[in-house]
Amino acid sequence: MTTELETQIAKYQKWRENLRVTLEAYQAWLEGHGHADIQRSLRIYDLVESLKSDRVILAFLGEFSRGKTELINAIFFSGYKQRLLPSDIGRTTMCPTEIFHDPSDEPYVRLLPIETRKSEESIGSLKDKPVEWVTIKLEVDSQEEMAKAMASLAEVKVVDVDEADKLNLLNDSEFVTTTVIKQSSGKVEIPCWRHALINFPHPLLKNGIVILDTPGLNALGTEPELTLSMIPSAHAVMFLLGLDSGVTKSDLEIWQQYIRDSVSRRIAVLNKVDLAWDELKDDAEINASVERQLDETATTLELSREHVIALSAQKALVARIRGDTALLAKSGIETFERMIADEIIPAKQQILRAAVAREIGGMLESSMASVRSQFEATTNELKSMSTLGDKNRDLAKKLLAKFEEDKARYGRHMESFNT
Ligand SMILES: Nc1nc2c(ncn2[C@@H]2O[C@H](COP(=O)(O)OP(=O)(O)OP(=O)(O)O)[C@@H](O)[C@H]2O)c(=O)[nH]1
Ligand SMILES: [Mg+2]
Repeated sequence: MTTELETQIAKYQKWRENLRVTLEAYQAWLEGHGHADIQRSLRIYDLVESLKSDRVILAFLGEFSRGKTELINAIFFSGYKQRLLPSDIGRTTMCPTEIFHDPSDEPYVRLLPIETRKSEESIGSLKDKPVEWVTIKLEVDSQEEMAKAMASLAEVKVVDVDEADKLNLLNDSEFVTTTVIKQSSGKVEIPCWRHALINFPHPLLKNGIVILDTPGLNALGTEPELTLSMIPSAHAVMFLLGLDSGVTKSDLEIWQQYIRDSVSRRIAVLNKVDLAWDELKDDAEINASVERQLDETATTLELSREHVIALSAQKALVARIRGDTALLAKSGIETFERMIADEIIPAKQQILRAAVAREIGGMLESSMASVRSQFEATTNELKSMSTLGDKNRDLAKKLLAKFEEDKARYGRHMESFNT
């Protein structure tokens, strides 16, 4: 079943592809008519490349166990008829995970060992060094193999406190220990992986969506690259909260520290709305208490009310796996997907359109002016030739034929230029 989000993203991808083809046609026109120069060609080349690699990054943030991964499973992976990415009570996702599609490579899960934290190298530069990563090939047709590979995202190991310290995973303050889960007698539990990349051929990902799943607060602080570069470059952040717990102190800390001032498009999701489906209450009572929670959340986060929505990721996943349309509608996930489709995608399109106009708007104007002036010059010559009259009828005839041809050619140029 194709969701509205998938349709909208496919439309956006088509628009972007048309834009790229048009730019290439313009470049060919410039070359064919002697208007191309290195600077112009480079600008068009850069623009075409940026259109090819354009991505819409959606980041999922929030304290642990709010249901970030469950929501991703419900939106993207329900086709697998099971919970694909590990989602469980307590801390589950142990490292930031980027999910995307790269058609030039086979599907994979690529994991960066936590030990790479000892070197100065950034995750960004390590992405260019596949040898530093552990790669697991994804058997996309096997549910079992897929789930096994994805389970790595939750892997942890026990190390000496010294080792954790060397990896810079111990924080000065007891209360904000980073990714470490304290254990007794000088041992601590740490994540096995520092970062994960999943290359997966899903329709939404194929059309340029990139998902960033993150672990809860304690892990957010450990990787400055995540907070300084990856989150701010996201086109939208989905901030997950639990309907039962509302906005807790640590939720608020994440919001204030990493989201509020870093990203302009933010949606707060009050997940686990199914916990409010109390059989001893009627629908009106349930709706009223959910509404109250939504209002309070909007006020606390200083977010407009329409950007706070309640849903149940778990029920949405179950509904999609079982094909239960009534439960799917009740889960509220479709409202959320519609919001991404109606707001975030058009906003991204607007940014891209403005960037293209800024880059080559002037160039197009000058091409247009030059075609126009050439056309005018030819028309004027044609006029003066026709006034020569009988005296040079033969010559005039020949020239006239030539100018008619020139005129037709410019007409054709105009046509291909307009295309
Ligand atoms: N009742 C209910 N439980 C949910 C819902 N969404 C998620 N859960 C459960 O909450 C637990 C945590 O979900 P996760 O998706 O692992 O949460 P997370 O935010 O990814 O947590 P970390 O990976 O630890 O940061 C799991 O047991 C889910 O099944 C929901 O809508 N309703
Ligand atoms: Mg998770």
